[in-house]
Amino acid sequence: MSSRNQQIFERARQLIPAGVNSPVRAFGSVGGTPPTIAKGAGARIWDVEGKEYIDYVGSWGPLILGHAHREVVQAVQAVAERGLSFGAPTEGEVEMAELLTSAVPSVEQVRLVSSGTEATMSAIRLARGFTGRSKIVKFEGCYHGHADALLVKAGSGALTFGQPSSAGVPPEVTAHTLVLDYNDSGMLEQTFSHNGSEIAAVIVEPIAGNMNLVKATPEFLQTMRTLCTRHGAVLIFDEVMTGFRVGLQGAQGLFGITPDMTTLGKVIGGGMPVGAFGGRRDIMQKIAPLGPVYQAGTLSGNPVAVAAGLATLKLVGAPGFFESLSETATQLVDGLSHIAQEANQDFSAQSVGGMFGMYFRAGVPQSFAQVMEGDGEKFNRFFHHMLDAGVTIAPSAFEAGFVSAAHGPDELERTFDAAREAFSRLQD
Ligand code: HOZ
Repeated sequence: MSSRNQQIFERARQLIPAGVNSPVRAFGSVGGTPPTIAKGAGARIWDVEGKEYIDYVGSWGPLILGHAHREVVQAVQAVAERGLSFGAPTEGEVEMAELLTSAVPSVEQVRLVSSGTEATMSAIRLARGFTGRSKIVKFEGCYHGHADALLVKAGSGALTFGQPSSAGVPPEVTAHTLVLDYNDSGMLEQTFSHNGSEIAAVIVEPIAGNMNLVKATPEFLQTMRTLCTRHGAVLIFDEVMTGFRVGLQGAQGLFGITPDMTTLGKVIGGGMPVGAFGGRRDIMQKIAPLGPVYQAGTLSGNPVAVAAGLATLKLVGAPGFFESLSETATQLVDGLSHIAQEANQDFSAQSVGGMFGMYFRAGVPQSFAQVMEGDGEKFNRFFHHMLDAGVTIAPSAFEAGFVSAAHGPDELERTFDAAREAFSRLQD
């Protein structure tokens, strides 16, 4: 007799490719059946069989306040009562723009879209239109959504399933995409010395979260800033994941390095579909209808989605919010590292703000190559032990993890109990 989770997933697989609407959710690399989620509250979610889990996926980052936060849900309900979409200006969008421009150092003007993919795709087009150049630079293992030009040696699901460059993208489209090694300043310098006058933009995750978590070195980002300025290229920080997640000013605030453009998503929608791209006023003024670079969207700035984002950002901006969130994430990674050490496992972990990485290798990785040295088989077994014990982490060794403000001592204790058991079983 199959379980209800299996029955629903089987129904899904008949009609939806691999049974999912986004690849990593299919459990393709870890194996097994993904639980079908029925509800969430705070740090916990429940599947359709009533099994409870402590959740470290948090919808892949947006749910920084936890699931179904009361004030966010109430804000959504109140706005929804007055209409779901108008395709016309609303005051919430202006409030969101005021909030983003005052919080994020690089953002003088901003436009809202409905996903991170749309944000990065639009930022690249704008950078090309602004500079009149075609080449873009990205880094192996960084994932910037699934726009054609950016699906080259990408991270996230593309990496998880061993297809970091996608079929269906004509070579002509990616011919202008130069892919370099993350944290390799020398390679970047060489590329600029050969192609500097043709490079429209450099796009980077300043803290990569789609090849597990890898921090850029300050020197790497500073080199990037200097070279872009010297050669007139647009520096784009993809902060879809790190924006309002590692700190109130994003990774750019932590590093003290200001890009020309920033892309945002996830937390700024509080669990609803919102993305944004913004930056220097002179660049943003090239967007239609002011300028020649076209970009549009029927649901862009959707009032219900914006209400969820605004309610979330107001709470995230409260004094002490990030100190407390960071403390929870630090306790989590320290606790896990300690338990792994007791079990003699090659394991390391680190966190930045409310984001963390776990690696089945000794020492935190600083490059894509080092991430690839992790023991994938051990990760898969650890993942399933934790899931059985009621703890969800991303079903891939190439994704970052997330804590929320709803994770507290209780959740951490239960996680440590599960991890003690999981690490000890890895010894078998
Ligand atoms: N690519 C995202 C994670 N880095 C989304 C995964 C999903 O929603 O399934």
